[in-house]
Amino acid sequence: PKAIHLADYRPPDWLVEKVDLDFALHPSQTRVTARLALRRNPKGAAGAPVVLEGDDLTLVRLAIDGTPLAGSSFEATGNRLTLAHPPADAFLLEIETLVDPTANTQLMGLYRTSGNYCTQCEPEGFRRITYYPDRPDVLSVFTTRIEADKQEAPILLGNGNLVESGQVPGTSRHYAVWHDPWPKPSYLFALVGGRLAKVADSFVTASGRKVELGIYVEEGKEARAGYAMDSLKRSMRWDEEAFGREYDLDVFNIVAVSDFNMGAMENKGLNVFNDKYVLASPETATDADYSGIEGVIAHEYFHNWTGNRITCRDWFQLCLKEGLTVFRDQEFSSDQRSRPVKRIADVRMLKAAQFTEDAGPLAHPVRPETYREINNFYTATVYEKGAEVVRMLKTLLGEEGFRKGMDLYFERHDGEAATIEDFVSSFADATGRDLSQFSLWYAQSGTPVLNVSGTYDEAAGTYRLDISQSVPPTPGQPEKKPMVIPLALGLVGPDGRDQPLMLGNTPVERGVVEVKEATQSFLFTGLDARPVPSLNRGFSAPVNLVSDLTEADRVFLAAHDADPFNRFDALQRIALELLKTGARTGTLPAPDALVTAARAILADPALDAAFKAQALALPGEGEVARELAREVDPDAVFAARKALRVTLGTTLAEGFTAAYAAGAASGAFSPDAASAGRRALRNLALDYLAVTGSADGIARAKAQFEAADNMTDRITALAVLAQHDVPEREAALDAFYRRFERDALVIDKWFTLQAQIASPTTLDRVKDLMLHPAFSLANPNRVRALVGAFAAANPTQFNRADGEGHAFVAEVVLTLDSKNPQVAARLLASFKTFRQLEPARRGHAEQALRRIAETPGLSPDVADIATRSLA
Ligand code: HT7
Ligand code: ZN
Repeated sequence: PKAIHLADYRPPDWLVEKVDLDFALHPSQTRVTARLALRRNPKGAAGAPVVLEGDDLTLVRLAIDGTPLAGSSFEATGNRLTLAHPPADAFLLEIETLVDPTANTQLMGLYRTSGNYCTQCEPEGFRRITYYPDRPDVLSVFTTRIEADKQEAPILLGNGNLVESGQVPGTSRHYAVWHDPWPKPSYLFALVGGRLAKVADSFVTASGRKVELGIYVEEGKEARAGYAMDSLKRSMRWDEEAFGREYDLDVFNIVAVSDFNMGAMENKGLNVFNDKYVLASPETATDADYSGIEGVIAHEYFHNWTGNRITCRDWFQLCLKEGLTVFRDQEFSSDQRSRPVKRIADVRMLKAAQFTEDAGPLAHPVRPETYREINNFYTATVYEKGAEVVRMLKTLLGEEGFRKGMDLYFERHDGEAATIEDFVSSFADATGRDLSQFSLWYAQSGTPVLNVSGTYDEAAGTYRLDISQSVPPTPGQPEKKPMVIPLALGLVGPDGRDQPLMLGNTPVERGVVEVKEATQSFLFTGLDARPVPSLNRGFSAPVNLVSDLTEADRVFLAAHDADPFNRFDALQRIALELLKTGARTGTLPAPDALVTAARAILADPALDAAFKAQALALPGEGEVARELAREVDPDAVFAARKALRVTLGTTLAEGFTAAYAAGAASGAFSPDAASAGRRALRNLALDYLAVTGSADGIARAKAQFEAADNMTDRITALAVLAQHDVPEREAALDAFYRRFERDALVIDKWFTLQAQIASPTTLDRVKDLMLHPAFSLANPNRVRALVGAFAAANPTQFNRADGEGHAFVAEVVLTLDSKNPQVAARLLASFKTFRQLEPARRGHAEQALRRIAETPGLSPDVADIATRSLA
């Protein structure tokens, strides 16, 4: 595919004033009539033809202002419709196309899921429905008439408000007309038709308008939509309180479907969700599922303002809506739950996904400047690093400055398709700050490295921090400029309390210094004892910090730091250093410091259970590999981590036994944060107590598995058993399957758990499971649960020394590519860490990638990932 460059952006030549769509739903021949009121754009090229995008379309009929067009006056292929000589300024173009929703296995455009009709149009799916200027800067007012057989599709949903519905006289068909008054780009279009059950509620906005809320699920699953509905109402209230944003239609509908390429989609007034992010009950959903539902419901709802009311000018600006909306959903969850624990979880995920991406061949800026396949840019960098950039803006500007900037952004750009420049200018203008250097965060890829060392001058009572920053080279960006790094910090005195933070005579505002130069020093004054610096508090900047802190300093911070994130981080860093040495040398250094720090955290009555669970969970194998950066042997990483888990499990057995007992449930299940935290610590303790595979540990896990009254406890016990080659493992896996065999989302957990077993027999197990009746390559959740989990969460087996893991995943990618290129490309992206590997494994991965790259007829999605991975 051809590269598209941000620098080549031109305004559209034609605009669509309004569009009327008419769908006659049919399983294989859905007739779509689109009436586009086209008008020349004064900002477009004079005399330009009308060029509309299509994708695999069958054109039936074309008319201009009611007159059918002869074949000689237009040019139509499946992928483009051109009117070389359109009427001068404005006209009505009528287009009739035929689409086959049943044959649509890509799940983009109009497709079927469990017999129902639904659509997915972001980023370029609308062109699979009709010819259209399918770009986000063409905003139009949509009216949609949907007609279907009433038996087949009793429910008909569209964007906006329902304006009319009824029976088609003399037929078994009925129809509904939906009108969306808010101009929107085509990627926000949606319709749903089918047999669905509705869970209804309502919400009264701050200004007193009543909004009808509906969550549509497959019949029989209504009881599982309660938490999603509750999350929706809390999100709506929160956006009013935190950002002053009210909902703007009479209805807000969510539809849960079981075949979906991503998590969910923010179509105006009609969100479509992967049912994984809607359906929950204590028996079937884990605490992680509950928090995932809360976060994704909030995320899609928040898009109503950041994405829909203000959309993106072009897809290079994707982070404008995604980074900002992730930031907003993170803030929402922090307010609903524990802020420090949420921050720790987010940073864990940022490092695992985004830092890894930034360190490999697929690294790209938060706002890329070129792409070949936009579907491949819905990445951790655009989403998670994009959110970090917004968070840094807030850290730099303070609460008030940030809110002023957001208010100005909404005021200036409501109803527009905006850019990152528009966003940043709103903050610069609202606060008077020069944010030009800050904007590098959008343009430069790679994770900055911050080197920090400190010097205490006892006589002067000063402490000097010497800081240098650099950004490693990344694809297409060999040289980097220094960035603005908001470094939140504290100077912790010997008594464990923060010392004053003064630069000369001036207190450091909000405890944040701004690092802007390649090398820079800060001289802190008024210190009567050598402090231990607590750096990058709350992970104020997404950087790799290298400091001269000693292991003893870290034990001290783990016990005393006023910043909970850095207490967590200090412990993690001690563990990471041990694991790195262990993996490199085959021998774990003495872990005494870690044991001391971990014991103190475990016993600290002031800390909540959720925090303890996060702090005491060792860094993952992926994080150790990323820190090692080169010549990684995943078996050595696994062995070091296992050895350290055994050490902690045995030396802290008493503490973990007490934590396990103290965490026993009392009363009915509740998904609230405190209860979830209690379960998290108890289940971590279960894991540590069983890590050696002792009879006691296995028996405890088996007992918990059998007695559990909720999915978190049951699946964790099963995961503990699954790590050990004991008879209890297969018995429990079988029992689990029999209990939940009718519940696809739960069976996904069963697939995942088996795909993650760090055993040489796992590859054969996964291959067998692909033949299991519950598995289907057509369903993205199944693929992700089994093959995705194997590739992304089983480093020792995916990267098997004989190359069979790589070869297997490559084979699945190739098979899947002809059905669903988006999901195939995401699976292929699991190879992004292959350059870290030791030469033999690296060679196998490269061979698998080459085999893919050389296969004829690849989708643009897979071809793009393969090419960039090998570059
Ligand atoms: N804005 C959406 C991104 C998206 C998507 C969703 C479903 C299927 C395919 C998709 N491609 C892109 C989801 C979001 O970030 O909110
Ligand atoms: Zn989003």
